[in-house]
Amino acid sequence: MAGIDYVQRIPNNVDLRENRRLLRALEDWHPKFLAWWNEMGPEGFQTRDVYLRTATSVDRNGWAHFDYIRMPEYRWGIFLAEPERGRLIHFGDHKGQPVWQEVPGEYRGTLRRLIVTQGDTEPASVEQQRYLGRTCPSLYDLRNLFQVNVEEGRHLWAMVYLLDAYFGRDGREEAEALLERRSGDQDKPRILGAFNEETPDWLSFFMFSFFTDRDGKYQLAALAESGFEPLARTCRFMLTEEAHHMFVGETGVMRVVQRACELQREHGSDTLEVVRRHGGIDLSTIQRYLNFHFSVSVDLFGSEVSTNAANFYTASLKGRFEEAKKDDDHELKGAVYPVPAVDGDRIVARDEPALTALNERLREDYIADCQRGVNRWNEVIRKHGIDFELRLPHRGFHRAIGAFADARVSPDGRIIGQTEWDAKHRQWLPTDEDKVYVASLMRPVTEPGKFAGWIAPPARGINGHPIDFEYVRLT
Ligand code: BYC
Repeated sequence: MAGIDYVQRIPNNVDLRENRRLLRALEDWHPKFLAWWNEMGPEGFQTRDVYLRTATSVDRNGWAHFDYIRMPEYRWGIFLAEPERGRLIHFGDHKGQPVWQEVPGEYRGTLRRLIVTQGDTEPASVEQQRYLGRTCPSLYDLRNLFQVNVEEGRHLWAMVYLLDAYFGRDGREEAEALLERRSGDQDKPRILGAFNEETPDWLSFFMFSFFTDRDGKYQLAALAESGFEPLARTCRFMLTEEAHHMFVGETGVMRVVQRACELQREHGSDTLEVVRRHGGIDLSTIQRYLNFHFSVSVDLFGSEVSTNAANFYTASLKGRFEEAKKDDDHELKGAVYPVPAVDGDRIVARDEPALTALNERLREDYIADCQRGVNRWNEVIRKHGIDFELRLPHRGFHRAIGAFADARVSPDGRIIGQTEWDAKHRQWLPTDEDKVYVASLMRPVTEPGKFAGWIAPPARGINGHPIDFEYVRLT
């Protein structure tokens, strides 16, 4: 890698030219990142020109620069949102003090852990989506997948920047470890559950981008409140990119729903099986995928009652979603908050100290946001005159973390016994048969403007281009 001008190569607004120590750390890390990208990044398309958006600065014009580029040559930049002058910490024990420009010694370990947990998800998702290019439903979708992948790569850079710039040798070791763990690996798995699941097909990818990337939105929004200013500004800028990932997920699922509805109408039948016979994905299969991805994503918020969450907040390191808009004392010391809990065969709401209930509170904001997207999918079904409603399962359904981890909960929110679970879980979660069927549909469609039969075309193309634009050049 000798001879690369990294100051030029890494678009940044962190004054890389002046910060020789950071520059050296990044120069050392970059070849390792590229080795990881080539080994674990999108398989089979590394030499192709892809029509991608690159952030070259944080202002209005710079953050969305579109051009053809080969992915390994993508300019993974380091950007922090513009600082707000005179910003004060606005929650927790340090409320009212100026924000920190350096890591406070007493919170070093906690802050590093938060940054590493966030950072770990980024390469994990790229690993999970590694083989999807082979079975793309169109060039438009292929390009969107790669856009998401390079931006997750950039989000990894964003966390590595924080580790390298503010955590010295420990930070550099953590930055290397981020490239060593592997999604789904028995011995060195990724840190959080959902990031060790497979994303074997495009329906899973769209669900992941809708549900799991949305966890990213809420976690980043909570970290964007941080008293540690470099983290807050980094997360604020990441949120601008996250919006596109959720768009890919929401419109992706919507187009699969639309195709299912069209097939059902076209073939004049009210049975869902007819959709499969004609090569679509029926609404009940979509519901099972939804149940799975929602449940692993709500797990990402951690336990309902968490002293970690209380500590993050009290230390002014991680706030609530839209902290500034909340009308309370932003310290929450004596306050309580109702949290769901299992009481025998019932689910009850139990008042807990508001500080330990913060994970649940963030999960609630997240669930309300998911519901808005599901409503938009249902609108498509309604417009086709079909009597079917997609539903978010109860938050206790199929949980591995927290109060519901040891309970069996039905999608409609009843505590059930193992017998009922055994009898019905095949109606609630994707079955092997569903997975085999969905996999059988995954055949690549790479002619510009053409789409696989199980998904409707999008309403419009990217950056003003038509749908049949050559978003990825395969020849
Ligand atoms: N899987 O008190 P608890 C994104 C661990 S996504 C495995 O319940 P806490 C993206 C927890 O780590 C956003 N382990 O929870 C999306 C803890 O372990 P330690 C990612 C889990 O600590 C798509 C123990 O259980 N960002 O950006 O209050 C594509 C007890 O924890 C899980 C963040 O997560 C789980 N699901 O909260 C690309 C933000 N849940 O420490 C990117 C940073 C909990 O005792 N992370 N555990 O060994 C955090 O704020 C917190 O770590 C969590 C957990 C919210 C994740």
